[in-house]
Amino acid sequence: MRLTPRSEDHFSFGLWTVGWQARDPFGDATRQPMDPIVALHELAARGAWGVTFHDDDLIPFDATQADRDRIIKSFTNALRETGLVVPMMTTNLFTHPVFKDGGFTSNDRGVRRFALRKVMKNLDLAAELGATTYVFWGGREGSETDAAKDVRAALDRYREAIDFLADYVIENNLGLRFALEPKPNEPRGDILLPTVGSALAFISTLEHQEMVGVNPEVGHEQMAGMNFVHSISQALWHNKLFHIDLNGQHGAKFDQDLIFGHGDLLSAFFLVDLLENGGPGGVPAYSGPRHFDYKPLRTEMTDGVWESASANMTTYLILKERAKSFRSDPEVQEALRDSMVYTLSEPTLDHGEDWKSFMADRTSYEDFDVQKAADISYGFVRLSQLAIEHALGAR
Ligand SMILES: [Mn+2]
Repeated sequence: MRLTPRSEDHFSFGLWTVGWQARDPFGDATRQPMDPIVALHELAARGAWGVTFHDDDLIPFDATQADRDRIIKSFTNALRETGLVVPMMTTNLFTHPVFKDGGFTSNDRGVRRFALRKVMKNLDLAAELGATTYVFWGGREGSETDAAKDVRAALDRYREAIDFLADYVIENNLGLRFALEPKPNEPRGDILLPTVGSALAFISTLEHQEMVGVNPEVGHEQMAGMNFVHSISQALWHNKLFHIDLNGQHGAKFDQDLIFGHGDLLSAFFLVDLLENGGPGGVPAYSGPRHFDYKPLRTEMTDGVWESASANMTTYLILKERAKSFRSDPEVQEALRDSMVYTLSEPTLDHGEDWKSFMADRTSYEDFDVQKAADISYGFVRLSQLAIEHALGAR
């Protein structure tokens, strides 16, 4: 089993993850700021392939144009030295107080226009750096009181913003696709587009819906009590899994951003199985970056930061190997057949069958042995136990 990450694994990290100083709503920072250039070298040394960032992670909010140019130059040099790529970029529309009621959906029209300009500036930078995905996490797009937000008007403004920015990308040939990142709450009491399902429905109303998909995060979906594997499956079914944020979460509570697999481990196993083996004939169902959006525990100093970065990648590689072992076990294949898992892929109707010929088929109703069908055991316990034994390395 190979546990050493390589660039071909396409592991990427947000600068804000390893760079998190561990400031939380109740406590001060426990770590010193991290120089992004140092982060690049440390990540590359551990086998990462890419880095991602919000504009403000690299360039201070109030930087002058000269500062901005100088920072981008030294960042680009470090990318060249380390061989790291920038597959994705995003905008910080949540930290500065100006965004306290949101960016695209702030009640203040001036803030909405400022937010659009801030994004446009960084769409240009993303394209310059070779990114192909631009993420939108609307952490401040929401409310604490239903008295304060006309949600339908807010969704109109959200759509207006995405449609407008998509036009900008198309007209300037920036070669970017957009990925919306759902989250149910935190920092706002309630955030717009709270789940993958909500985002997919919203996307279907967009002018350039072909260039907009989702960037689901493990913890965000689990905070809403959703099954992440189901959410990712539906995103894949819609051809909308443009990017993914891997981390760990223990159920419905605050956003923990744990190391991948350090929350719901069994869900992580089935997720990796889906991503790596879920395509037609067992090929990967997703070919994009394996992106980690986590926070090194607040209890750890720099050594723990790098240990946690490696832990994300190692855990993924272990689960990838475990999922392969699950799929290649003849007993699992037999159990999958016995449980009729594969027969769900057969259409329910015969080719060309219409309602008249369907009704003429007595075996579907009049002669169907309801009791016999009600009395079968599906064998899901055996399958589930086989999965657990493979996940735990007992097989
Ligand atoms: Mn999170």
